[in-house]
Amino acid sequence: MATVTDVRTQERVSTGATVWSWITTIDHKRIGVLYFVTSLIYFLIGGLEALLIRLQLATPDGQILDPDTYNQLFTMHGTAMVFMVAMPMAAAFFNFLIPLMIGARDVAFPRLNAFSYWTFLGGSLLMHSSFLFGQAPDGGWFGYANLTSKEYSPGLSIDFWGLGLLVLGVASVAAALNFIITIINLRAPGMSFMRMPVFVWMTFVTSFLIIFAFPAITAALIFLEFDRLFGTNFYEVAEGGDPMLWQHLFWVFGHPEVYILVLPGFGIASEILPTFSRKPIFGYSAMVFAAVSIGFLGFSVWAHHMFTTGMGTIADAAFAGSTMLIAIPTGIKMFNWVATCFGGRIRLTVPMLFALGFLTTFLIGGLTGPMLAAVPLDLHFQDGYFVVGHFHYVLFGGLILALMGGVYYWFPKITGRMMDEKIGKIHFWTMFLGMNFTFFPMHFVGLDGMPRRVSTYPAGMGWEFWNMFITISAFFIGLSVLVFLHNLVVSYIKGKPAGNDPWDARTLEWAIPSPPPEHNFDEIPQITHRDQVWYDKYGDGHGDAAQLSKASAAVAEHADESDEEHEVHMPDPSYWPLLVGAGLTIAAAGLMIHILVAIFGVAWTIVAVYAWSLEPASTPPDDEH
Ligand code: HEM
Ligand SMILES: [Cu+2]
Repeated sequence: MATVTDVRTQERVSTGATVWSWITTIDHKRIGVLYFVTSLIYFLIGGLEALLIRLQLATPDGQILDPDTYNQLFTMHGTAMVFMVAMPMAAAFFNFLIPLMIGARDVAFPRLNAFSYWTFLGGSLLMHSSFLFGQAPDGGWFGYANLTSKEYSPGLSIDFWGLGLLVLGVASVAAALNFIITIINLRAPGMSFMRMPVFVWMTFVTSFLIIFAFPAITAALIFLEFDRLFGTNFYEVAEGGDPMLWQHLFWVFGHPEVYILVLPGFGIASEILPTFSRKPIFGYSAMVFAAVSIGFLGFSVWAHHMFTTGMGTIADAAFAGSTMLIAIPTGIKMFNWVATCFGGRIRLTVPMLFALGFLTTFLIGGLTGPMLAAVPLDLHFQDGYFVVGHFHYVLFGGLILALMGGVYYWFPKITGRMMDEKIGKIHFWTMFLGMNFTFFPMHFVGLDGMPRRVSTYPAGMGWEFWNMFITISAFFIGLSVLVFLHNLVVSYIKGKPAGNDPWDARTLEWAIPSPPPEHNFDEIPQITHRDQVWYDKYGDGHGDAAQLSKASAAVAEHADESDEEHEVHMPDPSYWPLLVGAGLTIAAAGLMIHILVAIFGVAWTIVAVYAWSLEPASTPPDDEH
């Protein structure tokens, strides 16, 4: 096999450690790190907002926040956790891992990838800058019309929200297209679709959900901003508009969005569980089929968020039924994860603990889902704390715990160092117990009638004990996050060196050094099996001798070729993606400042796109630098 040293790479400037090298980077691994660090910062901000909300609710008639601030905090908490934590943190994993897992040197469009990151950063900063003007969005994360109309929300708060989300949507759709094309076109020879790691499949399905779901919210937001900025009447009842239009458009996006959030968690768990059970994933094709059918069904259930709007019994029954159907593919996945562990040689490492934590909490969140889909029950649960308990089980349990497991699992690959297992176990147990103690009792107060999005409750409702309990537990989660940060820093500085394959794992990224060289693979690998790296290490336990000899022949053939020195040619760094993202952000901000600023932003964007398209992909091969 070729070694790293005998392959000369055209060094991209982005291999340095300077700020400039990060600004101009188009390396998928670095972009992954940028996504991770940014979303981690938003996780801390969103977490602090949650703690403030909980401080206010710790006692009846709380005095810590006034109602307006309370509205801003839950709106920004929800919006940031969905769009600036969950999605980009999943994108961090997509970015770092997809090319490595499919045996590619980068994504299909590395510059478009950089553009996605910078546009995401621009949109998220735009929305958060509202705090500087004391006008943070306050209409809730699903921003119902007509709360968001000029009449009921004068000022700019809703514009920060709507325009910020529009910019974020551009970033998401560009990234999703990039991953779809990468997965279709850049798989290593031999990696058929049914040999892809499950994580790659989940990324693939998630990306399709993004490109089909985001147009709905984009249209909804454009209508909203037209109503607010130019006086149109899409949602104005008095003028013949219809606020229900917003609800339909929002939830046609919003329900697939919850699968956009949770499928990456499924993908991560599906990589961790087999590795630490020492068994291939149980029922691979059922796993893939279930995810694809969840993706399709996810588009047919949106109005289960609207049972209380009076749609009529037929519509209610149809949407309740389609929602319950989703329990079938979800159940298949649960069954397969459990069956993967069953009879395996389980290693209870920190990533495995988080994956098992994911399984149990997601199960609980999954069970309260059908309860909410039962119309007569939902009529009582709607807008109450039972719902808050339900979706935090899904989001915190299904996604955050899985992402944490993913960090522990791939940190060695990303940094070349192991994370500390002992601190990791403290992190796991404080976070796992903290989240259960926080979110489980929310079901009790919810069943007892406590409403959500209301900043106070009177004494004597019987909610005092559990609210205090929930708040204390929420601070326990806060503590666990500090333990996590501590572990990240300590392990980054002085963690044990990881080596290529510290977990004895299965997928391609573990066959190359940690951290991977800039060009990832010296030789694009030949794929003959699922779990290729296990196969290379241990052969096929089922005596598939013909395949075995073919694989070793392929390896030998490559060894011959690699005797001669050759170049891996990588595209050059570029600052145009950042400038295009900045132009879009300025255009959006301009709509709040002055129309001329908006026009300036659009002009800037057009010029930057033009310059980008003229820039050669890389310097000619003979031009050494
Ligand atoms: C750090 C632990 C967390 C705590 C203590 C927490 C707490 C809360 C509370 C108390 C509310 C309800 C506010 C109200 O109804 O008045 C809320 C709303 C919400 N949370 Fe969290 N949360 C946490 C993490 C998360 C995560 C990780 C996500 C998503 C990935 C998330 C997504 C949401 C959403 C979407 C809302 C709805 C906002 C709205 O009603 O508009 N939260 N959270
Ligand atoms: Cu839904």
